Amino acid sequence: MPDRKTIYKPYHHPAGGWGAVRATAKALLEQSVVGKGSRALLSMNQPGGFKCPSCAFPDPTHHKKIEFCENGVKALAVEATKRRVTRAFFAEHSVSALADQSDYWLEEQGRLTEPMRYDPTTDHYVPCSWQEAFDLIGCHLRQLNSPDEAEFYTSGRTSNEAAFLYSVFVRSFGTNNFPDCSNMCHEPTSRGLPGAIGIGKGTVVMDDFEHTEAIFIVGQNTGTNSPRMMGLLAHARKRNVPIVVVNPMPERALIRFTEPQDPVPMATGGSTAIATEFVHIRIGGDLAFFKGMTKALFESDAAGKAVLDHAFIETHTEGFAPWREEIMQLDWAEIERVSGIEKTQIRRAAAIYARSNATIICFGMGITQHQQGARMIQQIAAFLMLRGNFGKKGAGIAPIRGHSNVQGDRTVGIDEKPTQAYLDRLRDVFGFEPPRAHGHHAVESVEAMLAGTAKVFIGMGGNFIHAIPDTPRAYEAMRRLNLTVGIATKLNRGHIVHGRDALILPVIARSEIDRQATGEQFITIEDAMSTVTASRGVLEPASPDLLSEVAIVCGMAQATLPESPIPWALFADDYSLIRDRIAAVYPEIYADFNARIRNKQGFHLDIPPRRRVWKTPSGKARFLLFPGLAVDDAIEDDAMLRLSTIRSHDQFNTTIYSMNDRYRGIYNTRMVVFMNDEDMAERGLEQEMVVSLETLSTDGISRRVDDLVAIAYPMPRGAIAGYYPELNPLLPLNHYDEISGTPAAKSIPVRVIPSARTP
Ligand SMILES: Nc1nc2c(c(=O)[nH]1)N[C@H]1C(S)=C(S)[C@@H](COP(=O)(O)OP(=O)(O)OC[C@H]3O[C@@H](n4cnc5c(=O)[nH]c(N)nc54)[C@H](O)[C@@H]3O)O[C@H]1N2
Ligand SMILES: Nc1nc2c(c(=O)[nH]1)N[C@H]1C(S)=C(S)[C@@H](COP(=O)(O)OP(=O)(O)OC[C@H]3O[C@@H](n4cnc5c(=O)[nH]c(N)nc54)[C@H](O)[C@@H]3O)O[C@H]1N2
Ligand SMILES: [Mo]
Repeated sequence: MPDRKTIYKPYHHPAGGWGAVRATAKALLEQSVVGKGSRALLSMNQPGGFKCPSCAFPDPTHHKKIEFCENGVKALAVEATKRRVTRAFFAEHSVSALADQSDYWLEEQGRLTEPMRYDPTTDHYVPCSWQEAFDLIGCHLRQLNSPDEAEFYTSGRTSNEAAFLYSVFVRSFGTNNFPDCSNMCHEPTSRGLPGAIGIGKGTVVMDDFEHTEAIFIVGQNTGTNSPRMMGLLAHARKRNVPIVVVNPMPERALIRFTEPQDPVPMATGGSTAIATEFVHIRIGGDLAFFKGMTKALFESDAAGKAVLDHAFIETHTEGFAPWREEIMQLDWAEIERVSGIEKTQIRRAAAIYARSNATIICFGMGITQHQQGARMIQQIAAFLMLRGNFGKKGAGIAPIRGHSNVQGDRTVGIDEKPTQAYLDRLRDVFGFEPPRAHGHHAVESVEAMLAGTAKVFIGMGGNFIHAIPDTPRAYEAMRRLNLTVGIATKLNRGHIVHGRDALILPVIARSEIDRQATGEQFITIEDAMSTVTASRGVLEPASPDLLSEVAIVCGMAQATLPESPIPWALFADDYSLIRDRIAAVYPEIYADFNARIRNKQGFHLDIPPRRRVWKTPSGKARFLLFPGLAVDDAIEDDAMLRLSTIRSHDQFNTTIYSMNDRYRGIYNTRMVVFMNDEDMAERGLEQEMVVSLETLSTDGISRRVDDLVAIAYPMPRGAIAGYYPELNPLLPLNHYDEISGTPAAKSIPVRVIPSARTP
């Protein structure tokens, strides 16, 4: 174990293995919940138990006795922690004093225990009753000149039941302002894919991994962010399935991995090489790489080789000819320059694709968080169409979602651009006329706050203020509001940087028992492969004064809309009544919801491309033109580097578990910049020198973060990386994907400034 002063010590072991087992035990020990945590773990991701609150990766179809990963345990441990934030805590610490503490410290204080209201006369949060809290919200919302002056945020841990009711409440109040975490995450998937294949979701299910003949993993750090997928990959490798990894960072688990739940390699020290082809892509070089592979396929096709599925292209698609023409006229030298990958390797990867009769392409934030993320995803879909990789066992597109229910929240109505057809059904089922105009996504909501046209912010989970770009401006935006509400399990920055009035409303967590008037309730979630399953908590709630998210939505609705004919109180008493309404609003996918959810494995929501049905205007899958090779704007500046803001192994989004990032060899700090050694030498930098980063902004605002330690790391030239959320002050609010509004957090143009300080 590196000592307290170590900053960088490369990790040479396979990922997973005993390192993961030790980290698992440590996570439980640190929160003093070994007994309680271990008991709860036996119920995690098991039929009848609760769903892991960490990522959205599905459960396997065949259950093992234990079904969790190192990072799932960390997520559970921080939720099940013994530590509590009580009224005594708030009496002791003023809000100004709390503002001086780190995010890590704030969350480390433990679970919130009762509703609190900000008192400006003393600068302390003071206890208030739930009714007072709801009345304050109702009073503020009713006072607005227009319902569009309120912003209703959702983070992706919220259940289907709570999210659906929240969307009904907010629309009956009168706005479509639904900024949500998806707007910063897989929104390019949700908005880009429909144009290509008619639906904004993945087309793969777990079973496809058993039948696939090639897997591509593009811009996703599987070993850290969806560790339960690693077992599938190791298994595929044992079947000799080639895996192509496309990433500017050689992420440890994608190079070599030991399955911690497999006794044989654990005992023998064995491990599996995961990537058979590691494509060391430049940041934003993916479009050039995919077009290069496509060009290679077209060249083989022209030479008479059977590499394309012409029958599929003919029957199921449109737009092929102009699309092909655009790629054929691209210059190989340009493709190599923009991707940073040599033609020989591009051809090798294309050959792997051409040999495979069933290919899966998985992708994550390395693809979505660019200025043309949505259009890039359309090109991935097009690439898959070339060999008919839709509606075929073992094949398809697999966006690896983030939060455990982020996909479900969108399905049940968290959508700032709802379709008219959905709004009609909502009207018919609930008997009110919903607002028709589009609402704000995440970035637009901050713009509205800054412009003074938004006055209330309600956060259903999450930590919006540190998830969104331009941290100082986000602070300014929040401080201008009349009311901010944080519905949360833990204290975070959003509670400390607040509006004139502010509330902290503590909720029952996923792993906890949810008791209501008609008995214990379960909730449902939809995983990244569109399977809906039930989740039932097993632990006693952290405090008797917590409410469920559903109960809080009903409380807010009753206080805001006293004349509402919607039976809010009944919904809070019995969640199956909510599921009946979900079934009524979404009959095609959710018919008989309450009956079907009794199946322990849950049920799969229909994904038409799996049947080769394309819900596009023409009824065909579409090759969409995206000319050129760039997914981000070119910037004329010789000193420019592209900064990718990423997660460490010891964090869940803005929740930091520790200052270490084991697989990347970082210890005791998160203030680092990973750099190519030649880029460092060019700037006169040596290992562990202190630097500042400054954004090459186009809007005249200066953005800078100091006191970062430069680490020479295997990065491609011109590409650097550092941690989110610490580097969010560098990300301009207006630097986002054109189609979806998702901030381009993986490609921030910056320059590095050496500092005189030593670490
Ligand atoms: N333990 C844990 N699990 C999580 C989360 C967590 O914070 N902790 N967060 C959850 C959430 S909300 C999400 S969205 C997912 C996020 O999971 P990921 O999608 O893995 O997100 P990131 O860690 O941001 O990193 C993405 C990867 O993209 C690579 N990358 C950066 N730029 C580029 C590029 O231009 N091209 C390519 N090809 N690759 C690039 C980076 O090197 C990194 O390996 O994980 C979810 N699961
Ligand atoms: N620069 C940069 N910015 C990014 C990203 C990036 O890669 N780079 N990634 C983006 C992505 S992919 C995402 S998804 C967003 C994440 O944005 P968010 O979803 O807003 O952030 P989280 O950190 O997941 O939220 C953590 C908080 O959720 C609360 N919480 C935890 N569990 C529960 C629960 O069960 N119920 C309720 N009500 N609250 C709960 C806790 O109080 C905790 O403090 O950040 C985005 N921002
Ligand atoms: Mo995410």
